[in-house]
Amino acid sequence: MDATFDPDCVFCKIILGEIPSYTVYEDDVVKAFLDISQGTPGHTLVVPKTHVADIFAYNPELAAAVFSRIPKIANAIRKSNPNIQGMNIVNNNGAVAYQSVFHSHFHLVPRYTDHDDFS
Ligand code: DGP
Repeated sequence: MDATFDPDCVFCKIILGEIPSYTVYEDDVVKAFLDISQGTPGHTLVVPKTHVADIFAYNPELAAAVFSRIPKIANAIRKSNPNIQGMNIVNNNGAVAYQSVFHSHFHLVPRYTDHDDFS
């Protein structure tokens, strides 16, 4: 899958290795890395490798390719810690919807029974 990059985009810089990140998973379509502000331990962002601003800019093929990776990554995160009992998957689109990085991404936020005092 051919990727396009925005030289001013922080997630494109992470994909290109110009900004360091902790990689959770990577293939030709997506990169998954730890969110810099861990909502809960293991909070991971899944981003398409091609620059796409938000859900409104996806074509069906890219959507299918990106979404198809999420269950595998979610399961890998869950298996990494027996205290993970669930997971929120969040996708913000537009500043009014609290999107702050305009390279589409999915938050995978593990939820814990033993220390789930995060809101
Ligand atoms: P959102 O508000 O949905 O656009 O979430 C953007 C997330 O991106 C936010 O939780 C913090 C994260 N983030 C921003 N800059 C960086 C960065 O340079 N590295 C990493 N790992 N995460 C970042």
